Amino acid sequence: MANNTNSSTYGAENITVLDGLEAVRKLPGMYIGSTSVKGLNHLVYEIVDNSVDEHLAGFCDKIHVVLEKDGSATITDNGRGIPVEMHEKGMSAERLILTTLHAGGKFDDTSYKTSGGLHGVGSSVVNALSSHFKITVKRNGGVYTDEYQNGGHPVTELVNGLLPVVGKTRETGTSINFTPDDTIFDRTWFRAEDIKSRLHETAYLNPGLTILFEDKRGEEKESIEYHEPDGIRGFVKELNKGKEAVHDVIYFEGETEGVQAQIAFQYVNEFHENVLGFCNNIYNAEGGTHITGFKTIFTTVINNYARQLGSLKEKDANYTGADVRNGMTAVISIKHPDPRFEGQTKTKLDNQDAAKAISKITGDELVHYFDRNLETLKNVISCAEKAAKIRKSEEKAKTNMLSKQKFSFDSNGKLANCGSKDASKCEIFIVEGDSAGGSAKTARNREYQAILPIRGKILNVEKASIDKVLANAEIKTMINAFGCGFSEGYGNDFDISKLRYDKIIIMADADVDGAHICTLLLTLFYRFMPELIQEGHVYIAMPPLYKAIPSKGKEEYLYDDAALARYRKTHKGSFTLQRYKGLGEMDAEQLWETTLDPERRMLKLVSIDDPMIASDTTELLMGNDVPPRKAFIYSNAREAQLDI
Ligand code: 0RA
Repeated sequence: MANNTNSSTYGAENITVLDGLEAVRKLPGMYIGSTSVKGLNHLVYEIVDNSVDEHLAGFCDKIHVVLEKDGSATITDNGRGIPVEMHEKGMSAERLILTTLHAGGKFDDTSYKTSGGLHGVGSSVVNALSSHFKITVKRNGGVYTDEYQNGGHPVTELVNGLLPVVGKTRETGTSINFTPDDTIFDRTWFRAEDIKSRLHETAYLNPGLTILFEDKRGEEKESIEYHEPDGIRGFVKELNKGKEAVHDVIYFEGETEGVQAQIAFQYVNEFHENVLGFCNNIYNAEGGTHITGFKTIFTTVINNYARQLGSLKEKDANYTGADVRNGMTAVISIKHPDPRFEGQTKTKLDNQDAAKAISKITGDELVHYFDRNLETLKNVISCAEKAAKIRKSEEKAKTNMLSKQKFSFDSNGKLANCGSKDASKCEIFIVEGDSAGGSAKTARNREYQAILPIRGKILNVEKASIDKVLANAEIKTMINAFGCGFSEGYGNDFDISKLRYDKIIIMADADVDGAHICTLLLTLFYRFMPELIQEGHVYIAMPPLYKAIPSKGKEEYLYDDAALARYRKTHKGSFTLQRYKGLGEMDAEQLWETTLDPERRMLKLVSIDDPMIASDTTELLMGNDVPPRKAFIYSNAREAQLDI
């Protein structure tokens, strides 16, 4: 502390002051969340937020943020300038603001208080975590500077407790340049992308503000201006960019009992909701009272209309909140004079009056709007109808599943299970066709090999609704047999640790139909039990294509063309070649020798990027019933091998 003797009233004060900043340096996470790049970026936000507060107070319309070449950041605004006058505590107010921790947000002087909290509060935290910090204030016709180093230790000597004047100006404003302390942060490279999106968000929330961002660090200098005169309307539009909008953005605002609210929303044709809440310009990741207030009243209003319009009948239950918000994008921004937060990260708004205010404003405005815009109302209700339909069919499917599970372990009696309960040794063969299935049941090792014959093509899960999928006998049998349940979009009921078989082996003919069956099965697994594939439990059996019967000596199975070519070389025409068209042609013994016997069979492990389950398979399955292109290629290859 170089200068605690400079001012008569400053010494003792300064010691406790630096104690406060020292606390920030000891536990930075408490003040800025972390010392990762997130916390680092937070330093910029702290300073910017102060300038935004000055904007909210009505005195600033430009903020300039620069990431400097030397790794520091400069934030400049054209507000009134942080007061440099003598504070009642005996020194420049600026010095006090920048060296005092305003714990709990209490600062004696009410003039420092704005809707955003306390003016300049976060700047002392930034000072504490900077190796160098310089502030320039233009105010009262003068330019003042003050400098700190090593976490808030003042460098500038005060004169009778006041900052020296270094120049003259007619302008007003505050400029802060700081260099994050590299002994505190893991890395001191600001992440421009995050900062830009936060600044853009701030511009949406403050339509009168222009924010200029510059990144001077790289080869390619970057400079962007954020100015969003449409405010949160534009924000919602941006969030919905590229999506099919159901109606124009709806916007309203109001104030009740000192709580101001701005609300914008728009439905798009998607099964998704995105409702964002802000309080005093700060994003509330955990939501809170403003969000719940909005949601509750919205659900009530839409259900009332839905009954009036006959979308809901007398006997129908109400649409759920999630139904009503299906497809909704909304931004709710409130200004509260005394915000309180709860939750894990203190980002959940807790003020009950916020819920009341939002509810009142939203309720009134929605009715006002929808009474005059029936078409939009109908479109919104039809989004809820769609969601409710899907929800009900899923609920039905799940109850069916649960209630039938006990009785339907093998609903069509076809599964021939194995004796062992040791999953690591067990295998299940899913066999195309009853005849091959019959032979496989005879041939198998009953202790470790289970056989499930399936007749023809299974259901295409990409084209069927979830209740149809789960009502399908073959799919049900598979899900029950595997023992791990299934997962789909909503919630995950799949538990791979319950899998009853180490290997799930698809055994289909080496032709187009076989390839299609294979694809349908893989699509089912991929959609509802992807872990089976991810963890390497799914295989495709590769039965031989030929049997070579020599005039003398032993018969041999040939699994592919290469094997045939090799055989030809050694057996110069003195053999008959039998071509297998399908598994059904093999008797039990042949099937054992070629496809079931772990010692001799060929298996192909299916991986998640297998062409047969690649995304285009899905698209092709969606569009038509012919086997997908890749499956075609695969089966044609097998056919080509047959075509000698
Ligand atoms: C306290 C009081 C006044 C302004 C400010 C702080 C202020 C703080 C920051 C931080 C960044 N930019 C800022 N601009 C202003 C009001 C002083 C008055 O009454 O003139």
